[in-house]
Amino acid sequence: MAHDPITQSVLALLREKDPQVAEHIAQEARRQATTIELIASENHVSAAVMHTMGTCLTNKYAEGYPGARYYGGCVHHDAIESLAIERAKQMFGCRFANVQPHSGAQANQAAMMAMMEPGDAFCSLVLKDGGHLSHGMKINFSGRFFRPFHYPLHYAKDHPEHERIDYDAVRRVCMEVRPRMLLCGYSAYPRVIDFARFRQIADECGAILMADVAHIAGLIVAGVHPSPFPHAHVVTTTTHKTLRGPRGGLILCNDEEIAKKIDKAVFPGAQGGPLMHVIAAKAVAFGECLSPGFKAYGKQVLKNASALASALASCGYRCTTGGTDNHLMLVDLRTRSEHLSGADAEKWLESAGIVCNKNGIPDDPRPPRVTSGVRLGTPAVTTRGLREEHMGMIAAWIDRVLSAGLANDGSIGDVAAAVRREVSALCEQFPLPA
Ligand code: DSN
Repeated sequence: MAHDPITQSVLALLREKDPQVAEHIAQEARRQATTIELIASENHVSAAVMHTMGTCLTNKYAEGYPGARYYGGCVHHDAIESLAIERAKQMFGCRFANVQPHSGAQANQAAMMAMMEPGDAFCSLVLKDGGHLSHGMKINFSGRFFRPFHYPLHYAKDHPEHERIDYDAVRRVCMEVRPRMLLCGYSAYPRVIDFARFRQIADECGAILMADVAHIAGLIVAGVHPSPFPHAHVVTTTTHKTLRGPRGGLILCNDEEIAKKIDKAVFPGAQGGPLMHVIAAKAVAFGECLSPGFKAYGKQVLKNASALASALASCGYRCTTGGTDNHLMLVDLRTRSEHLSGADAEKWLESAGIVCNKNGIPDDPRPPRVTSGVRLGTPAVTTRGLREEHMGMIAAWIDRVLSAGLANDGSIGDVAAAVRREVSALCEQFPLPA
């Protein structure tokens, strides 16, 4: 059963008009309601955000920007997009925002197109160390049309900063390459990013500093992670992770010339018609982010992540870098058993109602479809209302499932079913936002 009345009425309509799709949506609603979501990049939006996306705004073409559209009939769309822009600027304390990118990768594409020429060099962290595919993966636009050079982490096990960004090496690589752009911000990095240090390096080598804060944007808005402003020239983010909005992207900056280039790079450079129903939902989500409750949410996300990392450590699991400062942790499963892979852990945990993703750990000897780690995050469980005391329960369930898998060569039917019942009972006590 769906958790909110509007989804229920949509399902009632679809059961008549398209029972096949209705059935899949109903099952997905049930899956989300009864499982624990630990994927660090996912969240549960409010009913207000969710249903704004299902409005008549989807019917409209609005190519262009507020006050300068290529279609008639955009008066309400102008007002909505302007509201989203104003709220985005207020959230990050910056002067310019483009709310049209359809996704984080498209925000990155537009930002790179705005700030670089094809063939220009940029420096970033490689995907396997915690970066992102749009940060220079060979088959991605960022690796095909630009020249990525990657800076390292501290890989030496005995280094006190093991698996953290090696800022001296970032400087070294940048001074050697002299990139057009220096890119920071990551998808699987559990520590605070020193934006001021990155800006120093960027200034020294003559690069533009871009920060992709997709993962930590909500933490920045909540004031529990330092802001990339005033250090970064360009900031990109998704809107659906810690910002708890609809799936989409956002680009921010403080410089009028850069803002003009970004607007051109988004439309007509990379995209056509904006998704106005999603932009309206962004405005609603940004309004929620600006409410006083959001700061408390951000603080609790961090407390929960720290509690989960500690509880896992007491079960014998090492988190990379020794823990976390933010909403996520990378669990090195080899410290529990050499035979435990991320792929197995993801599969076994899902069968017990705990959803996460396999993830390479720095210097991982296993390939990306197998991996030696899982990435866990607390944004979604915190939205549900879970607190530190529940993180111990989750760690114990994780250990019970993985231990059973190891002991029984992956045959964990009974244990998975038992844990799933307990998980479901906890989820029932903490329903999704309605
Ligand atoms: N795929 C996202 C993540 O899971 O981190 C990044 O775009």
